[in-house]
Amino acid sequence: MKYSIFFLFAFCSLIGFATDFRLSDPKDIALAPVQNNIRNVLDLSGIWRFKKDSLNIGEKMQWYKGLSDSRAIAVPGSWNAQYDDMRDYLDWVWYETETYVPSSWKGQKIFIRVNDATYSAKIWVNGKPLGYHEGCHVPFAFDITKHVNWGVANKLVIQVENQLSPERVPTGNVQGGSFQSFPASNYDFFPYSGLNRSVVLFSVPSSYLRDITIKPSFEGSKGALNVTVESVGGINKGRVYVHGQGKTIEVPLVFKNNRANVGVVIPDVRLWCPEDPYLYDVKVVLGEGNEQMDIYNLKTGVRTVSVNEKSILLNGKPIFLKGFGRHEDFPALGRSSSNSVIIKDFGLMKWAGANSFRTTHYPYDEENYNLADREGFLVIGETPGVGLYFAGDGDSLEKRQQAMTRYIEEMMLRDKNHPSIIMWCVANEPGENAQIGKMGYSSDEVKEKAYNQFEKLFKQVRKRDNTRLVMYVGVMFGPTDWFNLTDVIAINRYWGWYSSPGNIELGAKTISTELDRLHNKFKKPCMVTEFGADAQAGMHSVNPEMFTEEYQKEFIKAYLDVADSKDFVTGMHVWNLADFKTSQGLIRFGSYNLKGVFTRDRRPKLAAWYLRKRWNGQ
Ligand code: BDP
Repeated sequence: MKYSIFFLFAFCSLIGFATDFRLSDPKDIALAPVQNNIRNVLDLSGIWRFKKDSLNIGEKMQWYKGLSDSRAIAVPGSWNAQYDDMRDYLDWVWYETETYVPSSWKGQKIFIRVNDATYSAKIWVNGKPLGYHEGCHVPFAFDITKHVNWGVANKLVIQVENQLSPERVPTGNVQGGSFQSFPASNYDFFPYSGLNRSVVLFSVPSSYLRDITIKPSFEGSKGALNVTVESVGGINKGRVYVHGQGKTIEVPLVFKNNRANVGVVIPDVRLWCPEDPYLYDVKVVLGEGNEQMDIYNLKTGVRTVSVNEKSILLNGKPIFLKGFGRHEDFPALGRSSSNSVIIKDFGLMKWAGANSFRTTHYPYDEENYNLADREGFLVIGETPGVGLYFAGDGDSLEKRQQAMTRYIEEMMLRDKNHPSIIMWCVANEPGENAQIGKMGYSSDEVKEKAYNQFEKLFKQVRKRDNTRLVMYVGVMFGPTDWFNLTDVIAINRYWGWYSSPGNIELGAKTISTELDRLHNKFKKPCMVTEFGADAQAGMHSVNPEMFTEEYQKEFIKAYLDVADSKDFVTGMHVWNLADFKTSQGLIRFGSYNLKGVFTRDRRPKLAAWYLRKRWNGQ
């Protein structure tokens, strides 16, 4: 009897614990935190306390009550980049900080939003378990209202780990995977870990706007914004104001079950495009007259995206995407966000004459999209689905599929209102198997299963958004049936580098033949989403030789010439804007991928000067 009571107690406390920790609700990230007359934001960036927990004993030892023997760490920041003894460490760590919550926030709902914890995180506020999240490069948020202590400091503790696993996305530690690297990421960039982006507190009124979705369209000179608003709190009236070109259009909102939808017509619309990225100011108000409960402002552009057999069409006209794949990567920052680096990289892309980039291989810090809207960049928004494959035992496949489903939801909730995003990229170089070289040899059963799983992800994206194109990026030797699912045939190709190394001429011939074949088969516009060669800055040769700046330049030139000769090629993205850190491996000298046309510290190589000349038409 004595024992059964003990076990019952132990069981209940376990259950109690499990229910206390809940998974974050994606809807809580739908609107970026803002400071206005009603809403508040408190950015917690700064130096936090930090402690390694290699034995994962912290929770048992109640470290969530406060860390002893901690060291300092910058948030945002990647722990691997800040401490040399932590470079390859991917297991558990703890972060802690303290903050007052301003008394003027009393009566509002208060949330914590973590903009990226790579890979999984658990949060405690004032020693109380709050919740958890899995997945990197997307934010998550929790309502902390009932845990806040007023008039004193509040303790925030976050446990994070970034273990590499075939069950996760991106995948890692994959047996027989394509990459033989240390750490064993199944992708070609360093697994920078931790709170890579800011952590903020924000407040909203008790009845508030939870989500706003704006879908633009136009016919002739008449523009339209279809605005869907979701609210919390049962208020049934509101208003949308669209301001642009010196005029304000006002439309009432009527909520039914906390949801309202209106069409706003804009006569003489000024369309958004790279040459004139005109943005309208949208203000959504919950409540009427003096009873304005909540207000949210955002900027949007009116533009359409479609395709014909040969081109991507922006506002009905063919457009050519010139640009780059990039990484959030910089010395000492690792993967942590920095507005300075964002501004610098946008400047360099403009300098080189680019009009486009893909968020390789994960959703970027939100400021990238705000700036792209404003500067007129055409963006391909990509999920963290890199190193993805559909073979393997059911359990790990199911877990990867769940992770992808969640990523798509979170990415689209966060990024849906940016006019700069013209395409969603479901995955980069997915495979039937984990090993690229063996992809063409999958059994019919594996092929079919892979196709079906992948198709579900495409359907999910299209169901949420019928205003943008959907694609994935195909790998060399990879399956081509999947292009049936896409609007644009996008391929990464390195003929003349990984295959027929040293022979640019043969590489160019191969890509040329392949593009023709793909276009003939699918009758869709084609894009080379990655092509490039490693170049060690300062290494030269008279005749182009691999790893020299001359070879990189000639390689890029040859591919661009091929693209120019085909009217169905709708875009060319050079891999990569800048050199970046990756895991150690035989083909990664100094553990860098050197395919940047700029060095990691953003100095131009020969190829950057070449692109500037070519893309600016000089
Ligand atoms: C492509 C990958 C990219 C790599 C690149 C390379 O999409 O992440 O960095 O190859 O090998 O296959 O440089």
